[in-house]
Amino acid sequence: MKVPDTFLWGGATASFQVEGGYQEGGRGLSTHDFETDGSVDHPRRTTYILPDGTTGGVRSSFFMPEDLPDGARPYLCEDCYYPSHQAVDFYHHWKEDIQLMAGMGFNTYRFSICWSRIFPTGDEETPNEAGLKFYDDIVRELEKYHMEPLITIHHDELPVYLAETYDGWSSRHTIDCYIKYCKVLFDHYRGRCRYWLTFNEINAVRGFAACGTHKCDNQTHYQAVHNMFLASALAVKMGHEIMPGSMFGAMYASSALYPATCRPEDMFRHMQQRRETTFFIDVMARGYYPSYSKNLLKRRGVTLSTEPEDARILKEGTLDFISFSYYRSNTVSTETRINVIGGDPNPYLPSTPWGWPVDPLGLRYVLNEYYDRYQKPLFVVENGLGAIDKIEEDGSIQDDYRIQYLRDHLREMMNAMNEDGVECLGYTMWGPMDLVSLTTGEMKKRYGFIYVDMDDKGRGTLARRKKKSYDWMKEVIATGGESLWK
Ligand code: BGP
Repeated sequence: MKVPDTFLWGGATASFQVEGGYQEGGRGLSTHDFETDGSVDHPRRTTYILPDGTTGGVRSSFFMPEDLPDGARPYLCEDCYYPSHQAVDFYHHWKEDIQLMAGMGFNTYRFSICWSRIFPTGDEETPNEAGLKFYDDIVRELEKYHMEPLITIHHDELPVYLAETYDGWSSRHTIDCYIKYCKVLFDHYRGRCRYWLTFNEINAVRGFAACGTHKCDNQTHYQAVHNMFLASALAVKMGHEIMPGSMFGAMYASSALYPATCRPEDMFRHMQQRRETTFFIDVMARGYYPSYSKNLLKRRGVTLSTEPEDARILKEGTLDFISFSYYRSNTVSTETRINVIGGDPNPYLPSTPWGWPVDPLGLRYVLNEYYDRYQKPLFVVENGLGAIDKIEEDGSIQDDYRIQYLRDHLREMMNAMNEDGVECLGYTMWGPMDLVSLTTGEMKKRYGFIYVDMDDKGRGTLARRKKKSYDWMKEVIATGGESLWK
């Protein structure tokens, strides 16, 4: 069993989880800059200040039900540690990191552009040249190694000025700013970058990035979502015009979802829960709101404010491919309170140290489900195992658990392609070099093929070293996946 020669193999990162250099090169502040470190026992927090001067922090709004209070503004507290400010210093290590990725045989690298590097507040008329240059250097380096850039335009972070001044995506003004930002990127990178993702995990963007200083209640949140749909559709249309042959996707936080029992009520609940994810893909892939969305929005007390041209915009900017992250599956019953990726434990599955169920067959399930539903090419743009790695006395890192996780998932991806006929463009493993965790802000939750010497408080030399999985993945790529069956 092999993948086609055109298959894209690579790794994926997000700017705030790798770059650091948060005040370098004229970069403006971005909404993720306000998230502290955390751990499983002491979750990551977003720090804020209220109009009366009270300061505080809420559990990082991503994946968490806890919302920021109304009127809360982003606030940097002096005693807090903010991991994204240095991250793993890709801002100064990009050459070395790209060389290491190329060494594994990657032919693509998915990275996100930090909007506030290009437009520090989001509202300027002209872009920040130093920001463009930073990504120019990266694209040039990728060209050198024949690696295709796969660019995420918006990885759930917003210039903080847009969050504070316009309440983020709840305002249509943010759409205009996004389109101006996209136009600069498309004009600049035309002919050099073919694959684009308009949004990362658009079904999970919350907090300052989505609603700004407004409480992210259902009404504000879904209005923000509607505006993101429009922004994506406008970007796709413009991207196709400026860059003929370009391919646009958006990315969805995905898990396989199972009913906890065969009780009809659980099965029905499962269908409703599934629509929490497919709602987003349906609108963006088909170009209109699905029939069930009327009920979904009504149940949440949401009335969308729309303009007459919105329906046309959505129709004209549908996606070329569907991309998604897959880490786990979930089960759901009438009793379950579930958010985007968290649900009830599944007694049939083992879990990672962070409690994420490990379910390789679920990846094959999701690939089939999405392909059946949309009949568009798919792209697995995030998958991987967050684990604690140990450096042996001889300096090696024997991450056999990571190899097993990836082997099992890649086999199921290839089964979906070869046995079930799913068209899959590529696979980018999350975090080719260790990076800061999104949900916990930790460093010890490591994903990489490449170890980065840095701890949860940012201490360490930042030196890179290969883990055992590095050479293993190299062989997988060199054999087009055949070695997975050895
Ligand atoms: C996805 C995000 C990534 C990421 C990954 C793993 O949802 O798109 O940014 O980090 O999850 O999550 P974590 O870092 O919390 O392990």
